Amino acid sequence: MFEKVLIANRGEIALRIHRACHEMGIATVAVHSTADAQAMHVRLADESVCIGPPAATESYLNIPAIIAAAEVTGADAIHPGYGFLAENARFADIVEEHGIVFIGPTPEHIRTMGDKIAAKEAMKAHGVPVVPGSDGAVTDDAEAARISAEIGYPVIVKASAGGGGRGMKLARSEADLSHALSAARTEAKAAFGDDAVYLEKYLERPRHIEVQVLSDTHGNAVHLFERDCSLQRRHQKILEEAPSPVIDDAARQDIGARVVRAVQEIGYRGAGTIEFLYEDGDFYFIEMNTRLQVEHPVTEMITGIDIVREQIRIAAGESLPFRQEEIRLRGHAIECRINAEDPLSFAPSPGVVSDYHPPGGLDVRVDSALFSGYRVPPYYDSLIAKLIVHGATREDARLRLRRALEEYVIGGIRTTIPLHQMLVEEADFVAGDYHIHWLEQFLAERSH
Ligand code: MV4
Repeated sequence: MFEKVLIANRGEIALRIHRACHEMGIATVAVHSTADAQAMHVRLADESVCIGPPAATESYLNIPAIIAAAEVTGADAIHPGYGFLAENARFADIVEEHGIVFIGPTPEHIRTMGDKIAAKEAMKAHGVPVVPGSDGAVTDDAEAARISAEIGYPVIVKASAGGGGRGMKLARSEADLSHALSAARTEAKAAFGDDAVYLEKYLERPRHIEVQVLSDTHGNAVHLFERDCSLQRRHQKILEEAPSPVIDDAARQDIGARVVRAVQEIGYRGAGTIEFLYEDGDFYFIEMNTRLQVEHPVTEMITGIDIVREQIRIAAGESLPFRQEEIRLRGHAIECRINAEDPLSFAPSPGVVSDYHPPGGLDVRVDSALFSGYRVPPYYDSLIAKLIVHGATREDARLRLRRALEEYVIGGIRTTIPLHQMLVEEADFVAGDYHIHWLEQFLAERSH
């Protein structure tokens, strides 16, 4: 096992990784920008290294500074967390070239899944259902029109180098198609330096459901059931839950088994998330994320499995300590993302946290790097805390969430807590009856 892990991240996820390391007897190295010198992730770590000025491009994305920090502190491995360098295949390559273990998948798998066309081809080839569309890139408008007529309008044009909603264009009919194609190509070229685009049938009101997997380097793979992440705004998830309120056990076992077989067959290593759109009883693969995800705690709460600990064990060459049959889905978990933002306009609200009182009690978890007197800097993602609750049933979890939100005090800045307090009382949320556009419709209705 590693003796020392460098955590190439900040905020709540840096603390989350530090906690897993310390429970395993592993020392930690924090890296930080000058803006984060007083941050909790720096205070808790065994050692820390300043890697640059506030701008992420010069600190948390500064590969030479991070490698130098690992070398001077003698770290055996680097955990990238999420965001920043987590899905940068070149970073994973460089880490390994320096004889340091990258706690994550191989650079090849990161690269394949970063290419959305290649990811879809790989999943389809191994028995995972995908959204009907062009098999591969579309280069010719006439061919695109032929494929679109076959799968039926509306269709969506997506950038192969995109993902997470960047570079998508909708075509409601053949009249929109050539414009959607050229706009998507131009945007993709400008944003990613790659104008490859592909076509998919556009699903009108799907849910976003994702399956968590863990795979070791000895051919063992398991799934940890699904998360429902449909409540989002502008491709930012706001609230996630596990299991999905609309998936029954037969569907869960079926999609889980397909996903496990696929990751085994492609030789995937580490933690991964297979994202699906789900509509009218069917799953359609869209993307695979090759990192730890923000919402991983809901899966931990329903399985009792420490996903970060397993990532570290896998990277150290150990075997998964459980088989699929030993993993039980217990109860229900819900996570609220608490952002330093206005709860209605979502305008950032950085500043000093004057009072801080997190909720507690049975089955309440808070993942946060906040403390009283902390100044939320304006330079980074606005996520400041995740409130996660567990209950025997979805309704028990919802009532516990309502109680925990009521206790939570974050003074001095605006946060999205009031938004979550509205959400937990909404009839559609209570019923579990929502889709990927539900939250934006809800917000639009409340703003006039
Ligand atoms: C889609 C879609 C409808 N049909 N693909 C947006 C993020 C990216 N991961 C994929 N996205 C979508 N792909 C087809 N064929 C609708 C979306 C989409 C979406 C997906 C998941 C969560 C939130 C979303 C919000 C808007 C659009």
